[in-house]
Amino acid sequence: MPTVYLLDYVAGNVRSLANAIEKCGYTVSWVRSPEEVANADKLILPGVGHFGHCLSQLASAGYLPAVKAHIAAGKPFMAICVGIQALFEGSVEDPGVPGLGLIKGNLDRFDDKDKSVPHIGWNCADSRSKSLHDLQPGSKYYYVHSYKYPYKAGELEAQGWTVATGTYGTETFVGAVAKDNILATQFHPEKSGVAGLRVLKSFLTGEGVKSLGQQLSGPAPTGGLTRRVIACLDVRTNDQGDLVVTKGDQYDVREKGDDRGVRNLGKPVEMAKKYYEQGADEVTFLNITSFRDCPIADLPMLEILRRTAETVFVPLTIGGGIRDTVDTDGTKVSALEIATMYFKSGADKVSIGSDAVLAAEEYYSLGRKLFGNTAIEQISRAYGNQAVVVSIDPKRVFVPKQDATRHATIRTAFPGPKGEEYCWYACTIKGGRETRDMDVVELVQAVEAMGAGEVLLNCIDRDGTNSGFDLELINQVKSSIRIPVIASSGAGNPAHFEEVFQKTPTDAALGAGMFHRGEYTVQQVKDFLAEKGLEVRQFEG
Ligand code: 1PR
Repeated sequence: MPTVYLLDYVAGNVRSLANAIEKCGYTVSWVRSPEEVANADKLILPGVGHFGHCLSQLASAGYLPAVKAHIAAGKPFMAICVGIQALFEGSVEDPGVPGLGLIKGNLDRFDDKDKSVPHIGWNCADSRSKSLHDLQPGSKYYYVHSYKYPYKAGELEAQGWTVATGTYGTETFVGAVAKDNILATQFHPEKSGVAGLRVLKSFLTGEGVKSLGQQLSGPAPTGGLTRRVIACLDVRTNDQGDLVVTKGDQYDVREKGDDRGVRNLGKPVEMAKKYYEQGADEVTFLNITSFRDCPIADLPMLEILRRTAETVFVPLTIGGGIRDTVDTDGTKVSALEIATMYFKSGADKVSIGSDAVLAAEEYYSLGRKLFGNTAIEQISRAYGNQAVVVSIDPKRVFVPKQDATRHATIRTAFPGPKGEEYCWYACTIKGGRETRDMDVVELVQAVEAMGAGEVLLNCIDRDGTNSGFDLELINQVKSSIRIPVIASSGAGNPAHFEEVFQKTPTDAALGAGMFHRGEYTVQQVKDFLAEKGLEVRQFEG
């Protein structure tokens, strides 16, 4: 098999890129020193972390002259995500750090006044009727970034680049560029399903260079960011010791009969693949018994991730047990080290639950000061904030009056058992077993300040009820923060997804039980949303 060289300049979540390259029929060879760059024919620069981190790592390890020489020699070179950003002169993200300067211009940040930032999800890459490495007008590609180069018609073209763009809100940004031997994408081709694999293959075979910039006929892409539909798998060991996908009612995952066995809805790897093929935009695994002791090195979830990442080319999130831990042999393992194990096994994001609540309590008790030592801060510093999701398990608490508590209340259309017209949402830890004196607004504002990139908003009252999402909760949380929110808990049919997208500004919606029990497929949800005029990505086989 032909070889492609991947620059291994910083520990990162590049397992999925290697898997995607292998899927295209190439072998991956890691470049671990600047001297090895000279041996590389085709070289890929994966983007990890943020602009300054990426460039300072490249500079301090002595890679910059070698990479520039590779490009100047006309050898194939591809850069992904922060990799495309590195080609510019600089970024407001880290103003003191110079980029490679191959493209004139500086990056700025998306405006978060009218939309969530980071920009996460499936958007187009409109190559403006020019051929650009098999980008196709009907396809969507997976983006996750806060900084971007704003597109100005003709500007980069005048520097000889063929350019593809995406549109987020009112902002049009550069989604991909190519010139001669160089291809760079802001989106992640390795996470963009078959559409992304086509782009990778075009680069690897060199086919794309032959037609680069040629005029194409046919329709231009329409629309921008699609509505994200996520399939979630709660995973735990059953009483026979097998890891199974389970699903509770209000977090109780045991059967209602006398034996009270753990509900077994299937095998995690197979089910993840099934949802990928139904068009799930992301797959989330939650290890729901992680608070019990388990030796870290052989975390069975690592194996599940490794196997899933071989066949599922959309983003994978893993949650459960991301916290500083002492292994059964007494070894201390930090949350960052655990996250690193997950990223190396193919995860794109980690999701933090209980530990986020405890960190937020400390944040407030220290007068809203950050010391850089929480799991959220450490992981987002190393891998970028888009890699850190905070999973919240709130429960409704009814109160008779708006000011009956210090917590952030809402007036509810669903009064409590004693006719209470107000409620607030209390955060819980340990899978809902322990309720804390913290409301969801306090929690999400604290974790946003710490650098979390996204919130996975469950709701214990709605979980497993099939009665629809808690719109009041979602609206309260969305109005408190700027980072994206994934609505979760209560989905029972496709109309619930339409409802949450129409009646709240949620950025994504997640379903579990209705998919696991085979009542509806992800495809049916997306078809329904499309019928109602909401934009979705369709699976490309
Ligand atoms: O606290 O960092 O170790 O993380 C533990 C993680 O496990 C948290 O993300 C927590 O939400 C999750 N978890 C713990 N116990 C349970 C349980 O069910 N007993 N599951 C649990 C959470 C919620 C969603 C579910 C949606 C949609 N499950 O994952 O998939 O509610 O369900 P539906 O569409 O069927 O209504 P830590």
